[in-house]
Amino acid sequence: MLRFGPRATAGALLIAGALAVAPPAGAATAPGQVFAPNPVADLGIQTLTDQKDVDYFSADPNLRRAYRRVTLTDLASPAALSGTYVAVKSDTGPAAANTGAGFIFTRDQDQFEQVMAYYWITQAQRYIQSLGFGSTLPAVNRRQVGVRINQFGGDNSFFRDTKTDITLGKGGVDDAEDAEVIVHEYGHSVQDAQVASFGTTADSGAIGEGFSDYLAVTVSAAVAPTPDPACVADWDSTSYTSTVPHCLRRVDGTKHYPEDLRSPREVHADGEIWSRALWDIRQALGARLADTIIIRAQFDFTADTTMLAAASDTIAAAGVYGRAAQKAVTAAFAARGLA
Ligand SMILES: [Ca+2]
Ligand SMILES: [Ca+2]
Ligand SMILES: [Ca+2]
Ligand SMILES: [Zn+2]
Repeated sequence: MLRFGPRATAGALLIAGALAVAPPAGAATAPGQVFAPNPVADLGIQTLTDQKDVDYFSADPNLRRAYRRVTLTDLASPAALSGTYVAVKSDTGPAAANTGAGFIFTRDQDQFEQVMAYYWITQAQRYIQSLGFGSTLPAVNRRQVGVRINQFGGDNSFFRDTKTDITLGKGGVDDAEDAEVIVHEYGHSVQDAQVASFGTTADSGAIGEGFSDYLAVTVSAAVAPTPDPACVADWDSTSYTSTVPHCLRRVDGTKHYPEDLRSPREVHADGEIWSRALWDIRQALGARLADTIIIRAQFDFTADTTMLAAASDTIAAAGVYGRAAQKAVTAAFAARGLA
């Protein structure tokens, strides 16, 4: 069942969505420097490696282009990385402070990852709002999320629903040097905000991973398009993949339900079934309508939903946007064995 708004039309939502991002009164801005989404995808150089976090980019006129100047928005004040949607609580290195010229750091400085986390989570939330969530549709995760950049042994990042914050690790390439790792973790935060404690089973966990990969791709493509958008975490994955292109995972794989489920079940691997369905919806309907349907449907998921039930909920949500949209969403799930 849809939880809200059966009378909304696609046209009305899209028009309203284009006007939806209005920063709260008093929100400050400051210049920042980031990767967008990451140097491998941005520069199209698959041979880049971490080199122990050294800044070998700045001295190279070609690699230097990976540092992008942006405006950090929604800050509580221009002095620190705390704002409407993110509060950076770094456990590694000094907290980033505005140098006077803004938050301009390079990858060898711990503050660079803090700026990345602030910028990309804010961009992800603004993208979601641009679809109408928080104006014509209920808000989705429109709150301040805490982010920790943490020096611990493993190469991993995670979202803790009990603390409603995100931790980004520093194994291999620092996780927060890749926007798609940051937005993947934010994807878990989004789903937890929509359905408390989402992802308690093998199927729902796989949906969580598949959606988070998909959100990383669609936000990355909206903010900083690259030639191979289906590749997730092109830069972070240079630390642990040998095949080219380097991708943590892709959202355009061919896995089919149920025979391609991993045995024993593994949420990230099985999530590739779900992310491919979402990718196909995007290919058929365009990013903005697809993402509106995909995110809207998640309000109807239960914490322990199955892929079949969640596909059914998403097909129902698409019905609000007309028969053609519903047909495309049905086809995307049918191609995966989920409808
Ligand atoms: Ca770094
Ligand atoms: Ca890493
Ligand atoms: Ca990518
Ligand atoms: Zn995940």
